[in-house]
Amino acid sequence: MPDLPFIVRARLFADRMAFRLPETSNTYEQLLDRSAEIASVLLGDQNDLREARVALLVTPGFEYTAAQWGIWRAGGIKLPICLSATEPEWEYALMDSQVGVVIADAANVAKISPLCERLGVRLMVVEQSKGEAKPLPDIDVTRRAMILYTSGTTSKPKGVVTTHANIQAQIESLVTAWEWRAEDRIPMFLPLHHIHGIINITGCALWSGALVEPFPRFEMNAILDRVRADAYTLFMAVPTIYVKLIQAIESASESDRVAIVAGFKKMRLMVSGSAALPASVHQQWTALTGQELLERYGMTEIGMAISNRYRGERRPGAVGAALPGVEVRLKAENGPILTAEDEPGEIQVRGATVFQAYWNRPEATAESFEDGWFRTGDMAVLERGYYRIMGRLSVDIIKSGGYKLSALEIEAALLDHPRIAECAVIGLPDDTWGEAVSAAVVLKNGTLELSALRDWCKGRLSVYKIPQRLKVVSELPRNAMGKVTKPAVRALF
Ligand code: MCA
Ligand code: AMP
Repeated sequence: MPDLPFIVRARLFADRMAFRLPETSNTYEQLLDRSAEIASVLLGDQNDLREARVALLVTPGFEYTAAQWGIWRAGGIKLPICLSATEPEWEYALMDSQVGVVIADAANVAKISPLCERLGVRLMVVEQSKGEAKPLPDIDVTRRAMILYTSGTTSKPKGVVTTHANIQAQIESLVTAWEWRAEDRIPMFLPLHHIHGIINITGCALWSGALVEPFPRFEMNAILDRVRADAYTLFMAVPTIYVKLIQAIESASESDRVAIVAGFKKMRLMVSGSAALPASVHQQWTALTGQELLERYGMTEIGMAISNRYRGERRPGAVGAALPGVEVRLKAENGPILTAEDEPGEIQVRGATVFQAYWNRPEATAESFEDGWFRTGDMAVLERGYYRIMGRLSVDIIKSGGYKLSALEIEAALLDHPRIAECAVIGLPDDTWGEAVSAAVVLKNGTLELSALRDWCKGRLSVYKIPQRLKVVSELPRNAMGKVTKPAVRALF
């Protein structure tokens, strides 16, 4: 059996640069060699990991991707975990997916080693994983490759399982639509436990022989320095980042502004996604830089599904048409499949890009499909050939800075607070974050300030899940059944 397709592709680009940092760079050949070495260390005296789960807690960059490829080449399933998550969040993901090994880098190993010790999970420090490369197993593309945890309408996140074939289909669709090429250069500053960073940026770049410049996080000044130096041909980010960039450019001195804008202007493509890009931000960005942002729509379970055109219209406020290899339909609630334009319905998706299952949750998996189509839970309308997203079916899903959050998960955490008797969490519109996590609470006694609540939440919830707004009320609005009515909670703020 031949090697996995991404390995075959990487060999075509062996001498090209895959990763570049200010002081170091790494070729595709080095990525191939290093990943073979890590695979050998992972395997030890086994000949195939047989879909064992391996968690990855490594800063974005060469070693992260070498470890990812190493897991895959050894036959394992990669579970990337959030660098800034709390110990209870890590514990949940490791236990739920029954992880056998955690690969961490030197910068992160101390944070997770007590947990690994407590759970009896093997901990590998990536920089120390050296040794002779040995023969690697043959891996079929129908095997499972990755689990990503995603929040939804259940209080605990679910593991989204994709196969090698799913990942390849997700990448090939974007490489075709956006005309990725080996000469492309792209910065990577998004977290690598979600597909925006894993598939759209790193996956597509390495499939194409292109160059990635990794940043540990969104370091605006360092990134803008590189933009001014014409380091990039492509740029992909969430709407919050474009809002922050507009603020930075507008407050820069005249000469800095001219240099930064010139860098953005020269890029061949700039993409926005993961959350709604307000038409006003789209228009502001064009006015400032001359670049028309290309907005696209996707989801962890399906990769990217809908996109504005690379060559053709990029309509502010719309997400475009179905991507190559992806079938999209709209379905009216409890009603027919929509065939005409201008009628709102749920986006449903089918194709090779769609995930295999939720990890260990056959019922949730079955419920999320209808006649073989994945039900996204997002509402849209088709207008003059392009879809426009109208919102979500569930009020319990919040998008903040591109992260999908579950109101129920946050409520469950807040109810552990000694003073909180009842609570309701919603997302309120916010110019920077898209939606801001907001909590209405009924107290058992005393008072509660937002700053004290935020401090208490640290260590329990990832920072981006912590409420940004707080309202203390004497009772929560409820319907006749006693269920909290979230639209009425909105009115409390
Ligand atoms: C950081 N903070 C946040 C968020 N991020 N608060 C709410 N929501 C957030 N998303 C907190 C920080 O911890 C800090 O808290 C304060 O806000 C200000 O931090 P700042 O440094 O200004 O922010 P940042 O660290 O620069 O982060 C902003 C960010 C980041 C770069 C937009 O949130 C980010 O990387 N988001 C992208 C997530 C992503 O890749 N999503 C794609 C998922 P304090 O002041 O208390 O310290 S994949 C997906 O959605 C689908 C598939 C798709 O279509 O792509
Ligand atoms: P995630 O679960 O993090 O993969 O987030 C997927 C969700 O992000 C989708 O179900 C949408 O609600 C939202 N989303 C992604 N891209 C867009 C977009 N361009 N416009 C509006 N919502 C989006």
